[in-house]
Amino acid sequence: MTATPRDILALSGGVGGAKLALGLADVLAPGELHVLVNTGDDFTHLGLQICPDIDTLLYTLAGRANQAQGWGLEGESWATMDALEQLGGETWFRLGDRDMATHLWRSQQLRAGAQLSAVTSALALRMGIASHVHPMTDDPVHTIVHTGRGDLPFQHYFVRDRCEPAVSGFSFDGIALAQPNVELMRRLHDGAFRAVLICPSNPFVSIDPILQLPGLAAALRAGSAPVVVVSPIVAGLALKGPAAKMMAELGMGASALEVARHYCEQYPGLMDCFVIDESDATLAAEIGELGVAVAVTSTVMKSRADKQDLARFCLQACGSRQQ
Ligand code: FO1
Repeated sequence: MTATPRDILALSGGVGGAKLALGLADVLAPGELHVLVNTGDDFTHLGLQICPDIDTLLYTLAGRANQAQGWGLEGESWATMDALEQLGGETWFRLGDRDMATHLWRSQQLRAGAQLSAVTSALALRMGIASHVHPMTDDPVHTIVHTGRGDLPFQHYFVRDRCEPAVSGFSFDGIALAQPNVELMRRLHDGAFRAVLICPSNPFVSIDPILQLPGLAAALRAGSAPVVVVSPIVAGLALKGPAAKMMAELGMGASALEVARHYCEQYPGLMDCFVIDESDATLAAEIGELGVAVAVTSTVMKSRADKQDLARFCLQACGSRQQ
């Protein structure tokens, strides 16, 4: 058991989670932040191993993310995609020229036998990132979206079909046999974390794949670090991505209350505190009836200062674990 744990663990998908992670990295001491990242979106494309959420975290923490586009690198060029198009190749999933280097290098390392966690740490080091970025597992897990048009691999649903098909559920191929990130599990068992934050990422396709890894939710429950969840739904809308649309299609109604209910029902006893936006303050009492503390603040992260403010607020909201 670590004497006085200082480190913070954040569970994250792509853009929304990366914003809070950047705020946390800014307000914590170098090396105190560990981010456990969804890999259910990963796939092999054009012979390359693509890890979209890991790369969003790496590029964001390195200050190199293309914020307007929401993925990839800033200042990107597209000569390879243009040339591929001329050859009649597949261009529905666009890999920028500079981003391509990440996929080439990662794929080469994996083919040579390296684990995804080691390759990710090496990428973070080479990008000058002091925080620790961990893939949720080194084993293959693939998110499948069940839709009115059949079962779709995640990137076919998300990018190729632009999230248009109505969803009826999700599954995570390979998850039953996947081992959660070994180093992270060791740190959890050693009591290394002062608090665990679940970022404002999509609960169904970004956070559920992480929490459903065998033994992970149990390890979080068993620890003394409080678990704080930030709602990805603000005033009935997802700030980014299809979370609100998915909730409507699943018959839940899109609201912060339903997100809280999802976490309480799927992972009883896991969440200690739920952070909602000021615009949802009227939901606080009903969320509190689920048996969690509720903290209200501005959760919309537009500027760097917004990200830092939300990070500080979440760290204060953590307090100590409710019993
Ligand atoms: N998202 C898109 O909407 N269109 C793309 O062509 C696209 C390419 C892409 C390439 C590399 C990468 O790391 C991410 C990319 N994304 C693209 C984003 C990605 O599909 C999603 O952000 C995540 O999977 C959802 O979190």
